[in-house]
Amino acid sequence: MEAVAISGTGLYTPPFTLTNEELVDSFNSYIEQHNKQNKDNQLQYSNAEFIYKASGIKSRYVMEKSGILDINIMRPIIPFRNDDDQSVQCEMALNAAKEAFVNAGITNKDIDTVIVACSNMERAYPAIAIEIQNALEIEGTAFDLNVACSSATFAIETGMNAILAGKSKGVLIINAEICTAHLNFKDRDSHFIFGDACTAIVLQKVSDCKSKNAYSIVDTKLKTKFSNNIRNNYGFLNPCNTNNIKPEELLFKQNGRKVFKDVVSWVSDHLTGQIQQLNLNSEQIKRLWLHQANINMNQLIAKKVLGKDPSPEESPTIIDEYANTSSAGSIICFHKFNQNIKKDEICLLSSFGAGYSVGSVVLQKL
Ligand code: CO8
Repeated sequence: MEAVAISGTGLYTPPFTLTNEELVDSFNSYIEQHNKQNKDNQLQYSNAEFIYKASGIKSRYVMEKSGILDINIMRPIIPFRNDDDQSVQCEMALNAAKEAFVNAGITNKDIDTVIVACSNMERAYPAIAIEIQNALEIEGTAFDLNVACSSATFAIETGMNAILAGKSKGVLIINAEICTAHLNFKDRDSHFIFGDACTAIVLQKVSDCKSKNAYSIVDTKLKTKFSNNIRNNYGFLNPCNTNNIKPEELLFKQNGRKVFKDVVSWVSDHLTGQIQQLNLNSEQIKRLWLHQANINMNQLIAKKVLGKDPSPEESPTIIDEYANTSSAGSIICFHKFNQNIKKDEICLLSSFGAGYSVGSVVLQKL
């Protein structure tokens, strides 16, 4: 049977870096001001060393920095754009797509489906994907898809199925994540978690693939189960509510400890189950490109899947530099660390996130 390949990927890295130290300095200034003004509601200070130890994050890239660090704003300042101007996510996407096209050795004529797959779209409609389709002059169809941090792997299965069904010849997937805009920078437990980035993935039939660095998709496996442990209540009904909920209460929130506990067993069982179903063994898995949320979580998952402590080569990470970029994280990792795999070797790409959701893609180097 004809197989589908990831023939190229691209990455857009935002212009500003924001270190833990800068973030914590600003957060602690806000706490100092708050505590002076609220003697009976004292809040705790943040700590850069705690952040690195608990998560593996040292810094992140952001689309806008001054508003995040201004204690009277504590949000990225991203002005509303006119309808005739390119949207922010479209602009990020075009940069990533350009690199993915070069790496895949293709042009816009080789693509007829565009999927924007990410945690937050900057508007409801028209779909960001259709705007990107128009900007790249692609003939065909485009749509947006959201499965939070798992959006990329869910889009890979969707795109692969479209190609296998003969409905599409080439698929462009975009993961345009502006996570800093859904983050409550006044919340000590989570103010450090996210960064911004955009990735692009090209899918084609193996027989159409011209790239010298491509991976055939051997298998995909997706799963979801409902949980309230990670939530973002921001949505179009917010202005309709009369309950006096503060806007920041509607942003990202989580039970971090509970998530950590749930994710390690659920995701490692999912991945080991898939490996067994394919009659593979853990020694055959040469590399894991995992969702980049927490270094300690990833080390535990990788150890369970590979049956040994993973080397940095076997389970590479970008969380120290990029922080958690939601659906883009595992694709950044794939993009940066997929060059020295030998022909026919097997690797695994996986994302996991709110929902809960988990997606895994078994890949074989062509
Ligand atoms: N500075 C200093 N101290 C702090 C800070 C801070 N900023 N924040 C918390 N502390 C203190 C707390 O007060 C607490 O102190 P004490 O013990 O005295 O009460 C102590 O540190 C420990 O607090 P926590 O229990 O909140 O901290 P953790 O060690 O659990 O670390 C993490 C927090 C890093 C958020 C951790 O819980 C985590 O990574 N959890 C996993 C969830 C995750 O990665 N979320 C990221 C976003 S969601 C996502 O990407 C999807 C991930 C998985 C999906 C699941 C699918 C099944």
